[in-house]
Amino acid sequence: MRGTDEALIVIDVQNDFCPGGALAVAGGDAIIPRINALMAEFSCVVLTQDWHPADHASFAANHPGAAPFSLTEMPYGPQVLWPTHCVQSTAGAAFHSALHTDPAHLVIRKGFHAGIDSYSAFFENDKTTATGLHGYLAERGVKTLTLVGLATDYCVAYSALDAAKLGYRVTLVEGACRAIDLNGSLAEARKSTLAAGVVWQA
Ligand code: VGL
Ligand code: ZN
Repeated sequence: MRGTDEALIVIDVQNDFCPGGALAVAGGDAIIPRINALMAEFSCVVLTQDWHPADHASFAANHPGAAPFSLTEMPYGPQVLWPTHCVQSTAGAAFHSALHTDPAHLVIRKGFHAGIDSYSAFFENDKTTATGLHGYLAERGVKTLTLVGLATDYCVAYSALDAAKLGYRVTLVEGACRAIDLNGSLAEARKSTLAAGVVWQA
């Protein structure tokens, strides 16, 4: 068992990011047994859930003429336009049925503001709107984080980067994550998180 100052953060293991989903990540469901096993080691387990309204600005379908996976400019910077995914209350937004959700102490939802995407579990993509996760972990005395889930190069990496900036010791377990890898995003995510002090573990 890990110490009470450690938490496992399980990022977005939802149907839409698994094979058959709207924004399927190759092998997304293959990581679930390892994540379930890891949960038993931690006295603090947090799940995140991508949770968008249907009119979310990150959906290509809400930008007439825009193709999925193209880039647009938002007031807060560049934004990938995604296929419609993880719409609140739909089956695609539900956790994968193989994921153990009972061990979780907190489920943090993100991406529910129509105008701002939120890759990170800590801050939305404007880099200032907080999700509240940092306050929760701080109040529980958590200082060391292990990150797993989907997708390595988006929500996991952005969460790891913000966590490192907030002063947590951060390990990303690569074998318990899977990547989208869009235009070199995985290499870029590795580079930026390593530079911030995130440890990548196989
Ligand atoms: C994610 C793209 C859009 C993720 C969420 O969970 O990595 N990626 N929304
Ligand atoms: Zn999303």
